[in-house]
Parts: sequence; structure tokens; C-alpha cells
Amino acid sequence: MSRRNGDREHGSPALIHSGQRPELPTRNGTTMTDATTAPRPTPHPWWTNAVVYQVYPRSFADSNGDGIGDIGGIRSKLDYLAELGIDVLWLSPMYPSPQHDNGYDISDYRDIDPVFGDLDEFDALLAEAHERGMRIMMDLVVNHTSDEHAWFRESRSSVDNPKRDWYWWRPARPDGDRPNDWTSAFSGPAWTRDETTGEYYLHLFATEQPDLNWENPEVREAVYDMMRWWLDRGVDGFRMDVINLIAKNLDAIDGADRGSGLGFGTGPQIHGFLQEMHREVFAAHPGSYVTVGEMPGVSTADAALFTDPLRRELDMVFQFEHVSFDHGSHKFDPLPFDLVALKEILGRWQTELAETGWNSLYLGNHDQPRLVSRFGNDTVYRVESATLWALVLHLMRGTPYVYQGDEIGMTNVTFATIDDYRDIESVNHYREQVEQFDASPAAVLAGVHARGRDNARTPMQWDSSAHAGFSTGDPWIAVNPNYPTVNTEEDRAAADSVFAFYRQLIALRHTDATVALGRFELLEPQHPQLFAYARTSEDGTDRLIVVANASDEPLTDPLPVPAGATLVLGNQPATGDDPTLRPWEARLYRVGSAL
Ligand code: TEU
Ligand code: CA
Repeated sequence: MSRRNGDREHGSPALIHSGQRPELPTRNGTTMTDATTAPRPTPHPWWTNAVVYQVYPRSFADSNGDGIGDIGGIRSKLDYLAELGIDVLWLSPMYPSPQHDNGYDISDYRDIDPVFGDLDEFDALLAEAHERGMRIMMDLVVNHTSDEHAWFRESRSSVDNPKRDWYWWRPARPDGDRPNDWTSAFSGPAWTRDETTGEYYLHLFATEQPDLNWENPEVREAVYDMMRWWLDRGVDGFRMDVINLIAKNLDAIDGADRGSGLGFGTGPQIHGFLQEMHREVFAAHPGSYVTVGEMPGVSTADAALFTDPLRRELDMVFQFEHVSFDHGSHKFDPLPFDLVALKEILGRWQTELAETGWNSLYLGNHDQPRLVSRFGNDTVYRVESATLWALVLHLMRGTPYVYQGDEIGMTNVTFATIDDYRDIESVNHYREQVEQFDASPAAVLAGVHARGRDNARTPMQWDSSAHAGFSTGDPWIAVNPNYPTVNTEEDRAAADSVFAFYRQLIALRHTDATVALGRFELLEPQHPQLFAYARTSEDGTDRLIVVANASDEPLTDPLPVPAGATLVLGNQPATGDDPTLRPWEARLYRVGSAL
């Protein structure tokens, strides 16, 4: 069943791969063929000029009218994705799950939840993606399982069950209190007392998401075995959910520390775990895979270690600095947008991972508000600011991730009451604030409007028909009411199509070695309106300059663009030599034979 062949070198370090992907057929029949079959920069691995698209399956496309997106829906949109030009599809979890956290609570790692389809349909999706030259990245959620996973059922059954030690069990403290004071990411304590034995189990997320004990070698082997099973099926890599948290801070676990388990950072065992995983899964399995580790709290120095190819841990990580700097006392307490701070963070990640390591580039995903609502202007300048941030992100060094709907400028949603929300994090937060802390319901709801995860989880807006063309039935969460104007059909017919702009950016990464690999340099770091930077080819002869006016006002200051530079791309109609940047105007220039 595997389409793999001997082209994939056995266990070789990432950086000596040719950068070609001969084992995948080219995208015949689409207009992207020129860009995607062009020789790729070598000797860098294939994913250094690839673009990833994240599908959140339950909100993407529903093929059977039950209101929940599914594999049939994804299959029906593969041509759309191929046209966009993306190289990799990251699929949020579709494994069997009680869905307390929309599939991030897995009860069986080796199957597909019937709400999404079955393994045969998954295999068909994989084959159809591969036929179009797209790879598939699975979501690997192994910091925790569902409390309905067979492993946890066994583990909780008695203190001497052979799987007892697969999870974190602790007796109450002598004073009868919980083992430590960690709180869960979804409100409330991170420990829950289980009636069966009277002991507590650890869950950094929901009560229904018990944390696996990675100190136990049997747990690790069971996970590696499952990963090899998916690679045997033909998948091309993994996005690893909160993978730094598998290594707990052991001193803190048995201490009485206050605060959140997430805040305690990563235990020192993490590098050993990831190197072992690499050895046991990727090196032991022929192929050229891509891995990205989601790592809340990771620093640039940590990330440079995790993504150093010679250390054989991960290919890239999702860092959180640029999606946390605008949190006040907590994530539902938004601070006003600070462009200078954002530039400092993104610029520092670019330069500090320049020599060793690799960045993943993202401004949104299924956990974050919509990028155009958070960083742009989602009313008057929706299209302009959506395309500005696309250009700013896609011209950086790293692997860009497009979250479903961003390619048409989808926005946040403002539901009237908490009953319209589905996300466990938002609903628990609201209840805790309003019921326990007597907060004003309107104020808490405002925080959810700004920062709740459901902003990104409303159904994909395909057209202006009922339910935005997402489903023929009632969707599991309401559609954003702006769907009659914001949808793929309208967008693609428009002269200023966001989709068309993304398509150009993605093609550029495939064909332009400076976009993929050039050195990064932030320009005018203190300018409050202008996001500007340069990318320079390794030999210094080619230079690209991005200038972006991230504001509602025109920008008349001189631009850091030398005379004679040529305009490569802009998000608003060209105005000849006009040096003024209109509100949310972004341009890309090329300076030939740069010094
Ligand atoms: O998210 C981990 C994470 O740290 C946060 O982004 C999380 O969404 C939360 O908002 C913390 O405040 C990952 C998944 O991406 C997320 O969907 C899951 O809910 C979570 O892990 C648990 O698996
Ligand atoms: Ca369905």
C-alpha cells in the first residue's frame, strides 16, 4: 500500500536530502505545475521550501449533512488545495474520541472516528493527496489520552494494575489536599481524584485528558509503535501536540508548587525523549518525513537545540511568544496591538534560528483568534490587512502554515451568548469567572469574542448558500454571519482576491531560493507603522525587501528601498513610483546584484 520507494534514504540526516521529492507525482492538470516542479534549492530538505495548510476537519467540509466536517469533505476539496499550491496538509485529530476537546482527547490511536469516516476512507484521502503532490501530516497527541482510552481504563482500575504507572497517579497530601497546586489549561486544578482508588491523576488540560507518564519506557514504546503504524500506512510526518510537556518537571510534580503545570516549562528529559523517538521511529523507518513540535513556552535557545538537524530531534517547532505577548493577566485579557513588540519577537526568532535550526511561521491556527481580526483591521481593510500579513509572514525564512480560511480572509465571530460557544476552554473560563469569581458576564464574553478558540473553528465559508456551503445540515457550531460576502466563491471572483495573493506567495517560495533560504534582517525596528525587512541570498547578490504599512493611516516616511529596486509583488494595485504606502499596503521589492 505504501507508495514509498528507495529514493528515500534510510535514516540519513535531514540536511543531506536532495530537496527533490521524486516519490511524489507532480501536479498535472493544475496551473501550479511550473512552480511545484521547478528544481528546489539544494542541499536543503524538501520542507524548507514547502507550505503547510492546516485542516480542522470538523469545520472544513461536511459530506453527509450531519453538520460535522469529515474525510469525504476534505477529499472533495483537494483540487482547491492543490490549486492554492500547498505541499503538506496537516490534519487536526480524526481518531476515535469522545470529543471533549474536539479530538485532542484520543480514545484509540489506530482508527478513525466514525463521525469523520473510517480507515479505508483515510487511505483513499492519503492516496488522492499524494496523487496531487501533497503530503499528509498527522496530529500526534501523546502528552495525554482520553480518559476513555483502554490504557487509562486499565490504569485507573486498581493501584496494582500493570498500566497503573502509564499515567501520573499520586495519593492526596497528608493534609488531604491534591498532590500539588498546578492548574489545568482549561480552568480548575490539574489533579482529579478518582473514586476507584481514591488517588489523584494529573491532567494539564481537561479532566478527560489524563497525562501519560513518559518516564515509563513501556509508554514510549507503545507510542513509537503507533507512530510507525501510521508511517507504514503512508503518512508523511507528524505535528506533535504540546510535545515539550511530555517531559514533566519531576521536582515540581511532588512539590506543592503553585501555578500552572504548563508554566513549569519543560523537564530536562525532553531531549532524550525526542532523540529516542527519532531513533525508534524515523531513523528506523525508510522515508523523508517532516516533524513539527508544538511547544508552549519554548525560548529561541531551546528551539535552536530542538531543531538542530545534527541532534536529530525535530525539524521545527511552533513557538508561542508572538501569540502570547498581547495577553494581559491571562489569555482572555487582550492588550492593544503593539507592532514594535511583534517585530522584535518575530525578528529575534528569525535571527536566532538563522545559523542552526528552522522556524515554523504562523499567525493563526485552531487555538488562536483569526489573524486578520487580531493583527489587522477586519472591517474597513479586511482584504488589505489579510494580504499584508500574508506577505509579511510568507516572505520570512521558515516553513509557513496557512490555517483554513485565512486564504480568504476569514474573521473572528461575535456570538451573542456563551451558549453559542462550543470550546471547552472558553466555556470553562466563562463559568469559572462568572460563577466562582462573580465577574461581569459581558466583560468575560468580550474576552471570549477577542481571543476564544471558536473564532477559528466556525465552519469554512465556501459560498453564499445556506450554511456557507459547509453542510446541508445544521453545523455543529454556527457559521460566521459574514459568510454571504466572505466565502471562497466571492473571494476568488474578486479582483483583489486573497486566495490569488496566497497562491502567488506560495509559488514564490517554491521557485525563489532567496525567499526560501535568504538571510533575514529587520529594518526600522522602532517604526510604529512600518514592518520592513530584507532577505539576502547566501552569496549576497540577491536581495528582497518587504515594506508593509500595518496601520489605518497612509505612510509617507521614506521607505528603506534603494532606487532602482523593482516591484515584485504588492497587495494593492501598483501606483508607479509613488513612495506613499496606502493603509495596509504591503510591497515586495527586489534589488538585483545587491552589495
Ligand atoms: O494546544 C496547546 C496550548 O498550549 C494552547 O494553545 C491551548 O490551545 C490553550 O489555549 C492553552 O490556553 C494544544 C492543541 O493545539 C489544542 O487544541 C488542545 O486543546 C491542547 O493542546 C490539548 O491537547
Ligand atoms: Ca459529516
